[in-house]
Amino acid sequence: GTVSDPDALRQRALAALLAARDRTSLLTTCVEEPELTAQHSPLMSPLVWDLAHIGNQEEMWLLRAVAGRDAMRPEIDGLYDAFEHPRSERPSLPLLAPAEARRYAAEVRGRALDVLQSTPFRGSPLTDAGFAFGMIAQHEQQHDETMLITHQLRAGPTALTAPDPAPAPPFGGPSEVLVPGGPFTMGTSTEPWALDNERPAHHRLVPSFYIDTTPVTNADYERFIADGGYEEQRWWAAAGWDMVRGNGLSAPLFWRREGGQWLRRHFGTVEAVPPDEPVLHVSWYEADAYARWAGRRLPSEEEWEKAARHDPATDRSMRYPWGDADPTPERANLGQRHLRPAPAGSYPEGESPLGVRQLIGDVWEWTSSDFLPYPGFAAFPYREYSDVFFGGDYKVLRGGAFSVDEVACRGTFRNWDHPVRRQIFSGFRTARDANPTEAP
Ligand code: AVJ
Ligand code: FE
Repeated sequence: GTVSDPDALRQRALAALLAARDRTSLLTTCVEEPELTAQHSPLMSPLVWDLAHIGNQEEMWLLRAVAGRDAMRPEIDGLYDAFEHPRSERPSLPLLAPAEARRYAAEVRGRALDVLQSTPFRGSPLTDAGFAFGMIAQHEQQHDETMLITHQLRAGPTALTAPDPAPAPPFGGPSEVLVPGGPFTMGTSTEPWALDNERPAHHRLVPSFYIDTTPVTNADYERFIADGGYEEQRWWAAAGWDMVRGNGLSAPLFWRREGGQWLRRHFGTVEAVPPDEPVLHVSWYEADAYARWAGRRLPSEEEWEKAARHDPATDRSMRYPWGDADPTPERANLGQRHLRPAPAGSYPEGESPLGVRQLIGDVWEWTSSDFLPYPGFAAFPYREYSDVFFGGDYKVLRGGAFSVDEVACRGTFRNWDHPVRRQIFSGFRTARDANPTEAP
């Protein structure tokens, strides 16, 4: 369950910081130096930017804000401020060279671990329950996911390998379940390291709906393509149709048609698109069009969270679909343990009380919802984490993916991106309205 003992939280913060740095090191040592400073896509920073930005954020929050220290290198702050320079400009900045960036991040980390040991986990909002340390571990893991996206976009042979998920017996359950209408508690006021946009806990009335028990698969999506999905305007939102026509899109990112079958580029190798895996690298517009073609729709964010957290037996919102216990490799595909989603229907131990699978891990799931603040939202500790992104420009994704570490993944965790984006590890499941009188 939720850890509240300060010693346990301190141990947990230490473990999360160390795990993040192990992953950062792997992602920034598995390619040659010139690859760290190269721009692999205008959508992404050079890997060496992420590395020094990770150190700079840690310095700002753990050394300056928590411990009151002076800036170590005030002249570099601007270079690593994500709002000062768009990603496409970052390669031309006078960035710290790889060895220097590594040394800077390591020096910050050494001091931050001392601060971790000497800071009471109470007495200020930033340090209560070790929030700032948890936030910084999450921040590093978020950039580790960003760097994994850069690795997938990068041309050339594989730099990263991981074992594939264990093959799963075919899923014998129903394709959808009814989530009975009624109120539930959305968001959290008790999860110690939940970020500002997940707060506060509040009631939502959610009418009855049906939701897919598993994510939409590549085989499902291929049927949409084969049925002319990308050629028929009627399935597409107006801006989605513009995106399809303007860019000549005909399949998910990284796919190509060859010899009568779909192939895809996946971390430096080319493979036949695996039919049973959740579809990956689709934009919100593609997910929305598929759902319309299938006679369905995307779930709203509140529907997704109710399906993932509400336990009808106790009428309580849980931390995860399986309960309050932390994720394990048996429950969810998280943490870059594998570099792909597991086949749809995997992880029986992670299913929700109503039998919905893979809500946590595998692929991020697009929802129909715009990224908006919850009632009672307060920006904390900085407006640029969430507040500046609220409005109509971003759609919410839920549930995390194989690329996401467990410290940055919860039933309440909210991710967001532009609806045209598809370099992220995004998939989806579909939903439909139910008659309010329908009983399970
Ligand atoms: C929550 C994934 C949208 O990468 O833009 C990292 C996370 N914020 N550094 C992003 C984040 C600041 C953020 N997302
Ligand atoms: Fe960042």
